[in-house]
Amino acid sequence: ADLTASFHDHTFQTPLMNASGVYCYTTEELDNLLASKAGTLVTKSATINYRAGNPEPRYRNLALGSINSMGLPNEGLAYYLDYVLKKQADPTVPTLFLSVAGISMAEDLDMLSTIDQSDFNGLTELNLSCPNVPGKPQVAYDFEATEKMLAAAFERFHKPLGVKLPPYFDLTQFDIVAQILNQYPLAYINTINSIGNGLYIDVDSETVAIKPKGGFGGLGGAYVLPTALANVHAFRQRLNPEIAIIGTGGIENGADVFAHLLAGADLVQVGTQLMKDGPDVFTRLAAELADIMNAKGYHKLADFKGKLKTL
Ligand code: RRO
Repeated sequence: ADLTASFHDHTFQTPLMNASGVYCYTTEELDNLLASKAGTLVTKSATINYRAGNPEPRYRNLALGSINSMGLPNEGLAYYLDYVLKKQADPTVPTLFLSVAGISMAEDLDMLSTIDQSDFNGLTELNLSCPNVPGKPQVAYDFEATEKMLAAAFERFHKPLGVKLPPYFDLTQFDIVAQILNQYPLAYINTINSIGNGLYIDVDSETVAIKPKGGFGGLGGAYVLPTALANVHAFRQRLNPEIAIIGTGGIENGADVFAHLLAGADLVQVGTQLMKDGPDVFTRLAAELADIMNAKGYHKLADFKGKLKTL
């Protein structure tokens, strides 16, 4: 089977990539992703300056997924912008994604201006859904703030822009958010970020799993797959066709990739399973996806992408 994925005018060898925050903090990790079967990569969400993030332990693998409250640790925008600018000079490197997550709207706009004025020719992702900065709400749960943010962003930003969204849970939320997003020339949405503020409890020790925020943290992995698929599909049903969708959440195997694509995702991202397995996970996922396609007689992603059946 041919796993080539199209995304606007970009082509990737596979529809697979890392989820921002996982295995994308350092140039070494990013280089390892480029050497893997991932079709492209996204950098760790950046702030203007270096951030140490929350106290450790701040990430735990769990039997059914993961919980994290990293708190936006990152090397600062210049580090990631330097990396993608260097790589875009290499014709063997695919188009890359650069993620930003300011602590305030002003910081987001400042970073978008910096990127706009740079030579970066890849895709920029504005993370509106970090659940883990103590005292800071997830922007995209505040619809008025989201609309203001997008209006201000598109006033100064003239390159392809996507937004990373938190999971929504009510169909009226999808209606409202899609109506806002459809007013702007977004390149794509990425859905979902982790399900914010879950609480894992270890009954033997009677304790939580991570240190920040008294144990509350974003859930990933198998816990979130049905929520992720619902968000991909609900947005595919509501967004302008020009807005692409990256499906993120709960991918453990090739069938999960297939399900995301069937629900309407154009690309998929892997977080928790990448954390568990490292970049070799993409070799397995690509092989498993190809096996499923071959068994079904599908030759290319377009043969089934977005073609979910209802009863
Ligand atoms: O760094 C984090 O704690 C973090 C971020 Br910015 C995010 O968007 N999603 C997440 O689960 N963790």
